[in-house]
Amino acid sequence: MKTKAAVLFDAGKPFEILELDLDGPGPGEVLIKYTAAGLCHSDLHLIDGDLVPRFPIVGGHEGAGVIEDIGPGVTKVQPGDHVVCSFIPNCGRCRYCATGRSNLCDLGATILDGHLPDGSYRFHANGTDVGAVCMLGTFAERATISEHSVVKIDDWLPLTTAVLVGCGVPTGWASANYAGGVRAGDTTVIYGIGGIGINAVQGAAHAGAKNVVVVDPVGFKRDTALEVGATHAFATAAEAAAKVGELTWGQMADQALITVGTVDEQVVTDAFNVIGKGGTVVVTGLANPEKLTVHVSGGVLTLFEKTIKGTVFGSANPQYDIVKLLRLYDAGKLKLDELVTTKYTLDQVNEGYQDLRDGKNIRGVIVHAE
Ligand code: CXF
Ligand code: ZN
Repeated sequence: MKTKAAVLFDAGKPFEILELDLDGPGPGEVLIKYTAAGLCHSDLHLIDGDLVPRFPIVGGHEGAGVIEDIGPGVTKVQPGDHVVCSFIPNCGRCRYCATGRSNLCDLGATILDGHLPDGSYRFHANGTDVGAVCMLGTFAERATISEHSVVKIDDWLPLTTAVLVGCGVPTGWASANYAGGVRAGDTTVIYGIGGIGINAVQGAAHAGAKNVVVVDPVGFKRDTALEVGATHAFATAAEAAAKVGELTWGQMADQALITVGTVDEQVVTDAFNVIGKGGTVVVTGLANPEKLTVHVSGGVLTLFEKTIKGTVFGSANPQYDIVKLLRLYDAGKLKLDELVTTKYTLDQVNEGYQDLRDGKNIRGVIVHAE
């Protein structure tokens, strides 16, 4: 069959909208019609050359849609099921899945190669194999993906909202609740209010943090953070650090969550300095893996018993937490609709990413054609 898709051919080049050939599902695979796709900052890292995928590759790793067909042996879902995609496949069998850490599933090792778990591709352009970001390629109207990449959700939920729970929402919410271990009464500082940071705010507030202090240079992002649970918002790290000193009588923060689009040495240093004894810095945002971004005093790390930890997906469990977060939304305890700044068509994908670069979007969402 044919499908329209937004394809990256090289770093530094915009998405090209093309008609691709798409193979139907083989064993363990499903055909999905994507309803919506989120514009996560990570796809910009591919354009900017910070992360290097195998090109050409269909963009998009936040997706929700409806299963149209299943391949042999698939029992997890059936045609008609509504699903949210997990940007990390979870096989359920590897050491990490088997020990409850499916955000580290071994199948995740090749998500930038863009092939399916069996090593082959389902998208093709004039005979050339085209990969799919995170084995998903949600910037396509349809895709053939692994059953390990889907999570069935309740079919009354709006897919154009549920799509956010494929990456940004759990990554942020869980960076506070799981990776950061925020507890009632804590003081939590969050650097960067985008699709992930805004949910770190909701997560920290949900956990009962007394002070949820955000840092972002963009005024409307600070205002949005204050609407979803932040208690204080500052344009600079220095202003935030001064306030945290006051709020905690000098003890400083319990957690600093780094959710900026591109992590650098400055933000890691700011975060390390804003936490107090026993505090934790969580590095959720990405940077070019070749770049060294953590330069802190080992003496302070030891004597103040500080922790610096990285996290993928906030250390959440896709199969469990995607459903859980949607149920929190359904119960009115998690804001999702308010997080979508702008909706785009697939043809407008480059415009959507320009808006993200320009600081105009908390989260942009592509709504695919019917
Ligand atoms: C990223 C991780 C690296 C590949 C693209 C997706 N995760 C979330 O945004
Ligand atoms: Zn993402």
